[in-house]
Amino acid sequence: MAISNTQVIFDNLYGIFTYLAFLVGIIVFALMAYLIIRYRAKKSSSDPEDTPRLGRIPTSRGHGRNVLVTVTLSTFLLAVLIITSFAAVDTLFPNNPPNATWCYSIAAYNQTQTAGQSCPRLDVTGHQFYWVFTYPGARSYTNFFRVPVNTTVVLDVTSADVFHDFGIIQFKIKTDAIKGRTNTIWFIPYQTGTYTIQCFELCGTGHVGMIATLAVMNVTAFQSWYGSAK
Ligand SMILES: [Cu+2]
Repeated sequence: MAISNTQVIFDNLYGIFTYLAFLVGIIVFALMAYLIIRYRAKKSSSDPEDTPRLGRIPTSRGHGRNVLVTVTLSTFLLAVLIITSFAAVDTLFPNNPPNATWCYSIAAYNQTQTAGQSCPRLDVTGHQFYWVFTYPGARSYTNFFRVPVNTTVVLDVTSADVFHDFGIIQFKIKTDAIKGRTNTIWFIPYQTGTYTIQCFELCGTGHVGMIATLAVMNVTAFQSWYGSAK
């Protein structure tokens, strides 16, 4: 079951890589089995004329066509992998997410926000060894934040000290948190629930405990929480 748009994108990418690997594997092993049987040594077998021999320069075997086929197929496979990977990255890492109109329900973040405007952003700051999440209006929470479901959520990630790396495990996204620099990631959560945030850059002795929680809530529950918790 899909839990976020990013999870869908990366699962699809993973699927394409896996299916292609299986396809290539099946062809390679089937061909190998066939050739092992077809050209197995028999009593009557003798070495082919172009068998390499010590002290003799090997003659050309005339396998230009095989090389051409190999290079063509490899190029095709690599092209598929490169294009699909770049398409995923292109979708996920623009500075402004597409379909900003999906931000309508995020109006709860900001009373002046209306449908069609660009999404408000949350600031995420890594510290040794905790995460701080800041909503518009400088309201901030440590190691915990909430967002409404089915809404584009844009995070501007940075660090207050050393290098960290902000990742939401189940959504399959992460980005570096670096002091003096802002890296933007965004996602659309499809299901309510709690999700685990973790630091993915060894940042000191407390790195392993640098865990936070994201709660995805339905829109009305989020709005009443956001409206009441000041
Ligand atoms: Cu860290």
